[in-house]
Amino acid sequence: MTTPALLPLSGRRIPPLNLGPPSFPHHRATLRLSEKFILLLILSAFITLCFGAFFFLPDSSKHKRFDLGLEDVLIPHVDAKGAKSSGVFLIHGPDEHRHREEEERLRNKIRADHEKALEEAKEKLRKSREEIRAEIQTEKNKVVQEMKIKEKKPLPPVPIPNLVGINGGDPEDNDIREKREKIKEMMKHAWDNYRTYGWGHNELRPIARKGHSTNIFGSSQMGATIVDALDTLYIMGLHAEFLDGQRWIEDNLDFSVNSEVSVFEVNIRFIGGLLAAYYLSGEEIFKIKAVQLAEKLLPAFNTPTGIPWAMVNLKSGVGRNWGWASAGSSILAEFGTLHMEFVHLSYLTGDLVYYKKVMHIRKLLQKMDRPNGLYPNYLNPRTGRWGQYHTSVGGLGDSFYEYLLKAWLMSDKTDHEARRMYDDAVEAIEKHLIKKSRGGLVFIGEWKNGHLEKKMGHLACFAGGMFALGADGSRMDKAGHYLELGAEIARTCHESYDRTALKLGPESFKFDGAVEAVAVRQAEKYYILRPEVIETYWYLWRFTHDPRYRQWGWEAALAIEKYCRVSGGFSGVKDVYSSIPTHDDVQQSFFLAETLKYLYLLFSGDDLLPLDHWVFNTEAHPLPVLHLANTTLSGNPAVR
Ligand code: DMJ
Repeated sequence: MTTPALLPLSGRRIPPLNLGPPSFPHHRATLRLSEKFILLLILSAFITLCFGAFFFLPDSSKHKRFDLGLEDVLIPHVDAKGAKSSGVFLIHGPDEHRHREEEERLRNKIRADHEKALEEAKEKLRKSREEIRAEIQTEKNKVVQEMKIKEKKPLPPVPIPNLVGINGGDPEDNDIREKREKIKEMMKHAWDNYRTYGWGHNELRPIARKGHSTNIFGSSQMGATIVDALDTLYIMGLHAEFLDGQRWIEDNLDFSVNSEVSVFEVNIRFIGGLLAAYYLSGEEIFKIKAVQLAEKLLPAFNTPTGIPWAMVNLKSGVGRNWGWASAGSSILAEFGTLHMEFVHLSYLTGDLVYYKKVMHIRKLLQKMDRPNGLYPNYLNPRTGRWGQYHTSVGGLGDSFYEYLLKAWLMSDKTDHEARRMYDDAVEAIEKHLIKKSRGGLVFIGEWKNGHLEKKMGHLACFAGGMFALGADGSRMDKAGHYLELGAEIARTCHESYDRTALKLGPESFKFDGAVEAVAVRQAEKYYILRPEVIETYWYLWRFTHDPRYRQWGWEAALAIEKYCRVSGGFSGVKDVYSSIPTHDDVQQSFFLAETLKYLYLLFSGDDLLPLDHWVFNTEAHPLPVLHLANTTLSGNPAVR
């Protein structure tokens, strides 16, 4: 059956447009279209009428302009006597003629515009569906192109800090060199398998040989492993792999996604990873991506107190907190672990917004009462009050303390406020949380509801390195004491590894009567390729050069190789006390970012990333010390 064609005013045939579902009868679509067309004409006539009326009616809108006090700027209406009309629109003599001419000109313009719009509408209706689609696609491509050009626009140049020791560290000793090579081979194995089976996904399932993700990364594939691993690849000299990762980031890493991510995790892994990759390689793209992502995180700070939400939707900017957190609270270790990256963002962009956000958090924390001088892990971002009184140097608290110390180090030791807060916090921790077991092991417990729980998490083992790093510059010259404390924590954490069947540490271990440094509950016996114990060995190695730390690190590397390595990568294990490992089938991104990096550094010379020039963020991404001597960040000439 042929479809009757419409014969519009212009006399040209308009092919019927069928935009309804496929089963929709064709002639009904045509009929709808003609109705639309008539409506369009009526609408156009109505608009013309309105415009006309607008210019013929007494000019009430101009009264509004006087009300705004802008009359002198907009139209200087002066009456015949030269007095200001104070709101009355008076027209006389030659002025009247000029106004009539002006109105006529405007009327003609409106008529011409209207006819042009009508012609364009008719033209559109003449086009086939395919032609319209093609036009839309062309428009879309244009917008994407424009966005890409905008994305590549370089940020204002700033003086790059002195980047010392981004290469090298070759050990003189053969045995050490071989060990270092072995760690590099492990990195290759982890990366290559991710490249083959998980490319672009956040993480890898090395046994199922496919991509993996968790809710911290949201619902989209953001290549977390690529971003997290970049600087490790760089310092190991795996340049082809680094370039491969860089290309993926250039072409695929997009933050305009409808995805709800953890502000903390995305900051430490993505922003930290991108900034470190930028400083090491000098490639502008990493800086640009870091800033794009940071902008997406900013809406998380829109809370009544300025304490950010734990999660934010990258597209809508809507934030919220974890359902499990005490009374809708934000988490100390999350909102307290943004400082390093945000200060660098302000430094690199010249935009103080990032610096202000984190300084606001610090100021707010300073003003608050602290039970026993301890910081509880939960803080409500609506009320600004603490949630449950639970204090921990492990999960939920850990990196907050770490970032106080590192803010001071990163500022070239000029941020005295941060150092003071760190010293106060460590004194309270020592007084209330650090104990010695009957067997002589020093451990860090957790403060819960008014009593000390004699349990230490694997995460808290990082504190051995932190105490050693903070020894220099401590109050009353207690450097020796803090170095010793760091060494004691390292020994305890080593024991937690040594007392298992696999020589890998459990997630959490107890000090209860006869039980020392051993996990009791089944749910705490797993090892997920975490770095904290090896991190502490590395810091202590750098400060003491005691060979035991290299030896302990090597034991851990061998255990990982033996029990966690599978043909498709590396996997965590579910029970470190069982001699036959059951794998959890996850290769965590921090295994490449941290565990393997700290092992590699442990078997490298101290000239690779020296600690007086670099400060490692909590995900082991090295950021250079900013030598802003005798000035605040806002006084920095790099900040405009
Ligand atoms: C890492 O993502 C970071 O080290 C973080 O601070 C806490 N833990 C994991 C690794 O265990």
